[in-house]
Amino acid sequence: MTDLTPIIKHFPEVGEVQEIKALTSGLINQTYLVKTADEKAPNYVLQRINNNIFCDVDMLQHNIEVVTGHIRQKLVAANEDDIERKVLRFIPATDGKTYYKDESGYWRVSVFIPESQTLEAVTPESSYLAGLKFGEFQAMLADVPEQLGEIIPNFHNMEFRLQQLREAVAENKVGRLAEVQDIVDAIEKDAEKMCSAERLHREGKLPKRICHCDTKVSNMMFDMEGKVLCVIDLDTIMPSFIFSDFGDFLRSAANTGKEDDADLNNVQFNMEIFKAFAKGYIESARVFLTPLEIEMLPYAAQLFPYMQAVRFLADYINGDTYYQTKYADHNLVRTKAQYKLYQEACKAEPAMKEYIASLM
Ligand code: GN1
Ligand code: MG
Repeated sequence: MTDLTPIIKHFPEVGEVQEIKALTSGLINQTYLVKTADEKAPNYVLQRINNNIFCDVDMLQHNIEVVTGHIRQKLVAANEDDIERKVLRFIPATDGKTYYKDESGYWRVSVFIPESQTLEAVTPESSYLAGLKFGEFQAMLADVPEQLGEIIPNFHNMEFRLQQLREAVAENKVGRLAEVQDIVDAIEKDAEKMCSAERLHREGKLPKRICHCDTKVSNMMFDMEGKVLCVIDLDTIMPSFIFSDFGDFLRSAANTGKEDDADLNNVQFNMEIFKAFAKGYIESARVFLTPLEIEMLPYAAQLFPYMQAVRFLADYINGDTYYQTKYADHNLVRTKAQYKLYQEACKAEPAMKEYIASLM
């Protein structure tokens, strides 16, 4: 590993560094833990921002500063204790910006949250808490006084993701199309149905709100007793349908297998997790949700594995240029696992509808 201490020097708050080690999580940014020499001082998280994906780093960091500042203000106003563990804080570089740029890239530093953990799997109990927390997160951001930029334009736009897949298919850059034609056809069969959110938005029936847009289990910090502390990985915060946060959480949490499970028998839709998450989410979000948004929550649970299958497949056909892969057909394995999860979520639709109706 290259020596990263020279980078850290540009963030004076950190002080003397004892050790920097790589943390493995996320498919996009590179993340390191910075241990400081002073035992009483906090540790920090250093990240190199993937500037190919987040082209406008000023907008990115501005969005994050607005959101963390807004949440911090609310926590202070509510007289909460332990605020440093309940909202992320990005520290300024010498020039006052919350990032530093040199020829090696864009770097930022946030305070490491002590005595915290991330979970890769959830129980119904933690899923309920996560539902409450993400609902609360959206509710807290409902009155952000400025319009946030769409940091990745069309990020969760299903019509756009299908268009990208169609372009990949048309170009067939690396000759992988024949091998995946079946799955392309299966995806196309449901394309119209899965684009209903965009249609309803055009008809003025479905709003966009500030969402997290990457609500997986591993993007929440829990304390050692398993209570939710805060939401992390704030890069993708932007206006979106609330389905983004509801559906994407279930895409990882309600999958009984792995995101890239090679054994499709492992991939089932966990109804208990769905119920627990939906209960928590509706409890904290019903103050602002419209009847149509609530009615479409089962659609959201199907939309996200479907969209992720489309994204992984497009990347596979393009020759793996977006997601980091660990082996040659990793993106194809991911596609199949996500498509299987989509099919399972479709089967669960009647049960999901019945459960949501029972909550109302
Ligand atoms: C990416 O980097 P990570 O793992 O938080 C991606 C998400 C995908 C996810 C799939 C900016 O998130 O949208 O759902 O991989 N983030 C971006 O694992 O594209
Ligand atoms: Mg992420």
